[in-house]
Amino acid sequence: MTSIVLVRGDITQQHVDALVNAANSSLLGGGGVDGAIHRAGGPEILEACRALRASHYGKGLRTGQAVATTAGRLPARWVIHTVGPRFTHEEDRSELLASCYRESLRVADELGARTVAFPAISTGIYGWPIDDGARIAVETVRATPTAVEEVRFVLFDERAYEAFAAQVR
Ligand code: AR6
Repeated sequence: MTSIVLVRGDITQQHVDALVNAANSSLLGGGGVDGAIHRAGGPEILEACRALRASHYGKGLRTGQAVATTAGRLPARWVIHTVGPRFTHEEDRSELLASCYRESLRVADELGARTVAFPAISTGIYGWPIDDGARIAVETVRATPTAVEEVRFVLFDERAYEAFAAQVR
């Protein structure tokens, strides 16, 4: 049974086996969680991302997919990079957002990670409404078979924390 834990804070401070990065397809960094992870983890993460782009991910990482690198100087062993969908009213991209959580857990299982920290993927720069983003995150983790023992959602602000708390109550 996977336990779901909610923490209000900064994902880069979490002592876990793996933490998930809300990246973009380029894998070469950005703002939000992505920027914070690269800043705190140091240049090793970017080097590993560049190596991925030079090998299997020449065109970048597709939305809904996930791939792991070193966590550099972070207090974790791995960073699992995933690319959330941008929110739009024109099209329902919920399945792609669910895929980010599923694929990240699949990669975590491949690595043998037992504790995994997630941010609220797509709910920042990519504009996903936080209540719906929280619902998809919690429902998907609950429905995904995995050997991960603890999924820790790390929520940056009170609003996001409350949205997740409403889902796990
Ligand atoms: N720890 C935990 N959560 C955080 C942190 C942090 N240090 N910083 C922000 N958040 P975002 P996205 C929250 O924008 O929407 C980047 O440029 C934030 O409040 O990081 O998936 C990438 O390169 C929000 O709730 O990711 C992409 O281009 C959540 O994390 C794009 O942003 C996600 O916000 C991805 O956008």
